[in-house]
Amino acid sequence: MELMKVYADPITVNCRKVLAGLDLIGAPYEHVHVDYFTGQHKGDEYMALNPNASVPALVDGDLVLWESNAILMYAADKVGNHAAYPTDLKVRADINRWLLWESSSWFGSCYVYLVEHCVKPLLAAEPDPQVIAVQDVTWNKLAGILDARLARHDWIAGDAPTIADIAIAAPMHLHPYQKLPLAQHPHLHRWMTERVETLPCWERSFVGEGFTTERRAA
Ligand SMILES: N[C@@H](CCC(=O)N[C@@H](CS)C(=O)NCC(=O)O)C(=O)O
Repeated sequence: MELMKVYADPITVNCRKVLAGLDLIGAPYEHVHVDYFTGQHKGDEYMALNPNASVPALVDGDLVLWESNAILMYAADKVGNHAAYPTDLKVRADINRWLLWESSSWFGSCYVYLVEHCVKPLLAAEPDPQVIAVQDVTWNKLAGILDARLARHDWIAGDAPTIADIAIAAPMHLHPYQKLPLAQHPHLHRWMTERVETLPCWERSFVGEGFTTERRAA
């Protein structure tokens, strides 16, 4: 049977999410590299798959799927991994809630720090302290919601890692470079550094020092 194809550049948030998530799920796939830095995701060939001109995208036979969280939900159901994406009605509703929250609120807030502290230095531009100060208010509010959740649970949805953990960790994946103010949220910090970052699927999906001036200068 033909493997699913995942079009992705693992340096980006939503691609690392999908690559780590597929590994957690144990879904076999073929990786097709789409180079984010050279703008391959804006070319006609890729946009025929994903008209949003954003990565990732998945192709499985006649199914073409974009939206990273939809890809993880599909892959977990396809291989029947009920640990990574439980089928219990209420647990699944809880996970779906976090996936939607990640995509609608959390990603956008974390992304501001990625742009200010990682992308701008790559372009020889200065981070804007005002933009960061404004975002700090939103980010701390959202991080506080996660911190409260993780004060009572080892993982986002209970006692074991699910696709919700991978989805929520992904926007923070370069947190030392993004300079996310994690110190104020000890449970979130502990979950990220002692749990998510020690998962084999997370370690295997790391592609180097990432979005840093050091990497581009090398
Ligand atoms: N909601 C989409 C967001 C995809 C997205 O924004 N991907 C980024 C990389 S993390 C991208 O390709 N952005 C286009 C660009 O920066 O030109 C998903 O979860 O797949």
